[in-house]
Amino acid sequence: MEANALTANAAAAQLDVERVRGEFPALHQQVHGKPLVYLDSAASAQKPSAVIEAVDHYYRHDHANVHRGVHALSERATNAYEGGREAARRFLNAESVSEIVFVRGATEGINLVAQSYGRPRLGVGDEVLITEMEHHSNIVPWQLLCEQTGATLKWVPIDDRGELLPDEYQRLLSDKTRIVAMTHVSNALGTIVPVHDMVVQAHAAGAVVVIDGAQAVPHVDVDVRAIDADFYTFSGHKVYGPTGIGILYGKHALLEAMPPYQGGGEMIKYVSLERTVYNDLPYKFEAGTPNIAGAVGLGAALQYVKGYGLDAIAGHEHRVLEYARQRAESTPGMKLIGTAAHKASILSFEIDGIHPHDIGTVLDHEGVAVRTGHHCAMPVMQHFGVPATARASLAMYNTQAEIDALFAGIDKVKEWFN
Ligand code: 7TS
Repeated sequence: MEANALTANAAAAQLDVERVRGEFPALHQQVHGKPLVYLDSAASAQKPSAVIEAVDHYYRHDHANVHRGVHALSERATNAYEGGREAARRFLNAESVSEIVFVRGATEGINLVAQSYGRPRLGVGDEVLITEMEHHSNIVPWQLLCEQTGATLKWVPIDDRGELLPDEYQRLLSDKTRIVAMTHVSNALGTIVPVHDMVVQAHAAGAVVVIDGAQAVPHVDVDVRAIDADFYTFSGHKVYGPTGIGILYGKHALLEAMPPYQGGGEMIKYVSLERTVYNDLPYKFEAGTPNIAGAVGLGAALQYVKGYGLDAIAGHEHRVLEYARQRAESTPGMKLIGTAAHKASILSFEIDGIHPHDIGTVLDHEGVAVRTGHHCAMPVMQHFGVPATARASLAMYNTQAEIDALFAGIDKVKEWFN
């Protein structure tokens, strides 16, 4: 099998993983009397002290509502909140903070684009193109949009390694395609999608592209301008930030032309009982009191990740994933689901004759946290003809020794059930 591809910088970069581990308090605990081995970061990553302390400091000293008061605390809260936005702008290399909308997470980012960009524009005869390996949050909003507008949903199939079929993509793109929505990294398979090439093709067909970066931003250096993404969204909690906060990036001209997603305070300039003048970007899309502490924590998380650098993080994770893949291949009865040439973070697997939930339960007793189920990607499970998989997912704090613990746990699973 081809090795997972990496940039030369990532391959060369080193990460001081023991230092990183020291910065994540939750990693240092026992579960069922065994040291915790946390291999479920694709569902949600643990938090470094830098994030916990930023949120703590904000609530202890600076909390007030934002953008409204002239008093000192409100000004500090506003600065802290807008600091999070600037951190996200830098993290994605967006041109302007006006293109950075705070949302609850990737799910809300995608729904916002579907309803605010798609709903007024699409109709019968138009098509939305997704892929077979999307998370449900990048399927259902488009099904809803198609029901509402009469547009048709199409999808690009995957092969048995979990890679998109490029010829099928080219064939499915046409002047009917108005929106292409795709993941950057698959949460069920780990496949890294060549988003830039696919954006170029989509643009040539006249479509706008929405990229679900939920599984990409912790592992891949994302530059929305280099990708030329029209919209890019991610959740804070998977990139070491708090839950309930995420980012929707959108090109200024597109966001400018879209109606608000929700109405309320903050998103207006002027309201009379007859009419409303909406606020400037990005506030037009941020109705109501926002998740201020979340934005503060997300800013701290993005700075934390940038501090180590995506090259060093990706290089380290790649080495651990590669080690895990090799161990899996030499483990009798173990089958990997998702063997794309370019992968990040994810080791989805089955063990002959053993239900994934039983694997997860025995591993938990060994202190090893993995996720079992359909991973909110039921079409992927349908493709591979399985109801569920067990999934170990890596973050910057995982080590080769933890992969050894995973495989020692898998030996226990086999002892139990064989
Ligand atoms: N897109 C992808 C690719 C995801 O993996 C997830 C969550 C989402 C979107 C939704 O993110 P949310 O923060 O808005 O909920 N994925 C997973 C997972 O793999 N296990 O639990 C959640």
